[in-house]
Amino acid sequence: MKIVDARVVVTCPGRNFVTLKIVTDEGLTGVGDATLNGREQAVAAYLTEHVVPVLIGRDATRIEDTWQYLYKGAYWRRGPVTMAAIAAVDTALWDIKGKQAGLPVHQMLGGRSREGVTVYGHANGEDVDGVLAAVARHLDEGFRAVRVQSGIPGLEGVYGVSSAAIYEPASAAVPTESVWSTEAYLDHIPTVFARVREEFGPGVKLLHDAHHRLTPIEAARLGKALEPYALTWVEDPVPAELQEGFRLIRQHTTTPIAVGEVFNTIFDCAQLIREQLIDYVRATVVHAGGITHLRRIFDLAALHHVRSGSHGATDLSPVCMAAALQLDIAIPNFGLQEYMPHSAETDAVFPHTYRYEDGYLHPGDAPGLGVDIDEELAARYPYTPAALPVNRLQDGTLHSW
Ligand code: CS2
Ligand code: MG
Repeated sequence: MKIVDARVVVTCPGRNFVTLKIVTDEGLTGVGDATLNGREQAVAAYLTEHVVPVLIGRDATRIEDTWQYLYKGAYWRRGPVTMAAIAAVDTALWDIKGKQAGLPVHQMLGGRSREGVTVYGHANGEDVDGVLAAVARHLDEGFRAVRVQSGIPGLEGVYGVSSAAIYEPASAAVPTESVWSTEAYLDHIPTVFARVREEFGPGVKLLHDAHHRLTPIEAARLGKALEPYALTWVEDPVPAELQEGFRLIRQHTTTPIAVGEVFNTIFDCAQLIREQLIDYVRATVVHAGGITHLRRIFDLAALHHVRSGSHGATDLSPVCMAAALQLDIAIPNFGLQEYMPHSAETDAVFPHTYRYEDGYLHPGDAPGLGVDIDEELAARYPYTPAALPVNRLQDGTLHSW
């Protein structure tokens, strides 16, 4: 079965998405997400200029060989742009493979290991009362796990806090700027979780995202302060380029750690996993080289008591979510799947079979991934430049956002 066409579709139904659609000479098609928030056009160009030309004529059934061809053949390995492009090709080829076999992709990954994929939602509020109301809403909707983000007294525009129905941080062509105080954050967050636990008791899984903003010793302090509230995880406590830096956090606290939404290959997390410096790895299909590579990461994680916790923000398209669920339902060491529902506009551009019910996402049993792109509708939403914010300390020092 030969690849005869590959189209890069950039569309903006409320936010930008990049999708690769591969067409074969047998009429089968497959889709892959290539969205890299704030750098969408870089991936679109990488695909258009350097990938699509070498795909035409290739055997669509050779998923692994194509992965290796695009990874080793580029000479310049790794990186978010390259790996998102490879991910899109890989995901589309798995979609085609499933359609050719007449099977959902999870049936080719070993079949179901669970009845549904447990997801967590985002509860946030400017103040504790707002947080409590948001947590209550999520519990009413059936969520078993809830990420809690709160405003910080004295700070404005804190990460993860928004009254918008769909939270989208990439909101302007030029990065907006926010101001941060680690001291104010470390003082306030434990009081938020004390109130949430007091209100909702021990049953609900609570998570929190520190969004790369602490040093290891600050993260150790936060982890210790949160131990009484038994969080499922604190996410991205520190920037993860220095993997051994997590040893310092581990020495001080039992609060579990989740890291990895910005990882793009297994090499970004191999030491973290081998040394059990983390408890959940959050790498995703779109950013970590597709189903083929993400499965390798999860298999390494399974050897070291590390579970999956894939990223699932709205800047990952329904194509990525559909692919993620194929892995989530099948792997033995599934942990949690992040789930931020997309807008109705986005869902219309990306018709899919996955559905939410009672705290779970269910991938469905359609052959392939169970998702597609409506190219005609997509064309009505032209690309709109949008960059992620930057963050500064109160003295103006540039800090992780
Ligand atoms: C966040 C993301 O969902 C999360 O855990 O870290 O929303 C992240 O801020 C965005 O994906 C960045 O584009
Ligand atoms: Mg995060």
